[in-house]
Amino acid sequence: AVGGGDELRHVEDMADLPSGAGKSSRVKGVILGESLASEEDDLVFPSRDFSQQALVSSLQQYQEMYKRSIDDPAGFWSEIASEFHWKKKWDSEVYSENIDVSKGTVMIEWFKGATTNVCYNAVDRNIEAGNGGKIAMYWEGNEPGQDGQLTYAQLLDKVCQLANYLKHVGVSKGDAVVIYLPMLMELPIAMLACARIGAIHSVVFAGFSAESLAQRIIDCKPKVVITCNAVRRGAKPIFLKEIVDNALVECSKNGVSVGLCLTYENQLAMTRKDTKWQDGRDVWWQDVVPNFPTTCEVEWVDAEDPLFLLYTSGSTGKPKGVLHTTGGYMIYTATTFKYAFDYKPSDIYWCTADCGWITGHSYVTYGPLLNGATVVVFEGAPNYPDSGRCWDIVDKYKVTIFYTAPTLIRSLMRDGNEYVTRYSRKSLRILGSVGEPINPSAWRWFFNVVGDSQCPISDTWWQTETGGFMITPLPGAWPQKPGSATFPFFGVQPVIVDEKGKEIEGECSGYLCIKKSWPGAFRTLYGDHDRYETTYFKPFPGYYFTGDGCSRDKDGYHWLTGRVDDVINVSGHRIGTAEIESALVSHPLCAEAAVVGVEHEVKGQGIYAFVTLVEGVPYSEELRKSLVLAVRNQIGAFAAPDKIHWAPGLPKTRSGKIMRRILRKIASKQLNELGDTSTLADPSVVDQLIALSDC
Ligand code: 6R9
Repeated sequence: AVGGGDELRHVEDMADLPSGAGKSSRVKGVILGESLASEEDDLVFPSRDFSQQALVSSLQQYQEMYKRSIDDPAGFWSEIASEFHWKKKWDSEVYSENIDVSKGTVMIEWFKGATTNVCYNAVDRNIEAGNGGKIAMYWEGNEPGQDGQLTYAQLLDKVCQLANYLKHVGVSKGDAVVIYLPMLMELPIAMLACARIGAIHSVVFAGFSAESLAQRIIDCKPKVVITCNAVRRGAKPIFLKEIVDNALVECSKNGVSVGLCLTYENQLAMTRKDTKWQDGRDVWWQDVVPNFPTTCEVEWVDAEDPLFLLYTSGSTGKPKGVLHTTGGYMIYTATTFKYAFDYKPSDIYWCTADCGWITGHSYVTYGPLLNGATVVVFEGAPNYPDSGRCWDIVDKYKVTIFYTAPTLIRSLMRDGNEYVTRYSRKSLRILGSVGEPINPSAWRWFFNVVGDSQCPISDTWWQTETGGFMITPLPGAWPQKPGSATFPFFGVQPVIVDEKGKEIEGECSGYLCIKKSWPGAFRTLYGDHDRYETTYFKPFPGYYFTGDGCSRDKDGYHWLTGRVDDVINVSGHRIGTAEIESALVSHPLCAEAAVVGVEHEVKGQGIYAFVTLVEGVPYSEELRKSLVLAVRNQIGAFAAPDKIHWAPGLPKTRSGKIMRRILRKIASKQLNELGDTSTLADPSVVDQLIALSDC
């Protein structure tokens, strides 16, 4: 049961899951001890002034646009697409799709036959429109006072130099490039440079360990890895180049060798002379890139050519390479950004996500730049040097739209209001939330304290796979309900189905699926179209299955209730329980492991691991630490278990399947809700586990 298994199995398991398809206790606020029987009736209206200036200013206007997007997707999306630059227009069909596995291979295509370039649309097009002098990016470093900025014209120069260099070293259309960088401006620059020449970028979050990085490099076999020597996270230096070195050793053991490691010298963190170097393979960015010309021909690619790969966690140990293509993704991220944040050219936009995750792809880099927006890129930690850092940055750059994750909101909330009220925050007009369900009390604190009760909150529900927002408020169009992502974006048809895959109407709860494709949908899992179909399209034939539970209230508002598969969401980061389990069992003294998510006050979910040791090995604090270290080394610090629970045995069915339902109850100390344990091969293991609860 460790580190493998087919993903359909988990759908069968779901019937077991009490928290899955029901109304979540988290949404109902139990996570922070709230009593919110009337949450559904709690409406928070946008002010009249706000609505009047909004792009979509009423529910009725939304409904008309939404209806059009569903009745005539081709017309709706091609009209929007016409505002972008296409070297050649699409074939007569705007889109074609089959998402019903029973009718054959799943395929989704948008704007097929058209040629375009995302980098051209995100950078050159804005310059041609006369905005070359507008700030594209403000950069704020780890230390207050370290900062930088680039206009659109300067951004283009930088992107072209790198693009030319990449071409010079032999990167061409369709080649993969792995980017392992912190939030320097060079990270979006590198993404755009790849897009410019038709190369496929795969950004790996710089918090992943050497092993995780190696796993991704082995899967996509890039020509080049782009990194930097080191970064400071708060007070602590992290030697990224060393992590890459170790990963590349691991890769060559697996027959994958990368010939070039382009290393940006991050002087603020570490000097060159202290960096380990492999001549012939390693090249300093600053030694080569600035020597290349600041103009670079665009590679016009088909709308369905890949733009990027981004690995995400699934139910099995092996991360999935989510593949997004060019045209549909471009139109979708641009449009969702514009409407969900009611974007105006005068806005200063800051999203705290790292480009290593999908949010950083769609809503730090592509969505905003495609709208010609000014983006704040922040390298540091939001609580360094203290918990007021975010509001210091908001005031410094006069940020108008601030987009972040519930985990950060909860942690800042815990630190007290003084850190917030010390700053003006007058510039703010819209707030956003993403990554996990936002509990109503965090929502209210965000609204009342951070936004001074003036700023609507866009609680955007979406996924790596969806490319962009799927269910989200349009901030001026309708009242919000704290904790609800509200209504679907244009072109998106969410449905709630029961265990049998039957659509349920009206007020209900069940599994969230999507009917029909939308332009930003991922097209495949890299190198594994079977897994794509099995994971997402087979569980409920005819639909895309999101892996999330959802309920819909009497007013049609959607309340996301969290994952219903073996994926947990820690601080907004998706981690497969199987990945953590396989890291644990790689420890020589660990015989078996089972991981479940438990409610965590700040992180949303914490990681709770049941560990069975090799026969005869005694429990010890030292061993506990080395198990946690095994996970840190194999995945990354963010995946380290919060709790190791010693387990003489695990509760299994007679067919050997671990009953996670029971483990979840033990982990969350709901011992009177264990349910039926009689189908276990050995029911006595449950008592043993309970006895060891506090060890
Ligand atoms: C964008 C992103 C996707 C999973 C998703 C869901 C959870 C994200 C949410 C939310 C409730 C929101 N999720 N946003 N749940 N409300 N506003 O986070 O992508 O890393 O792929 O995670 O995150 O469970 O299925 P990703």
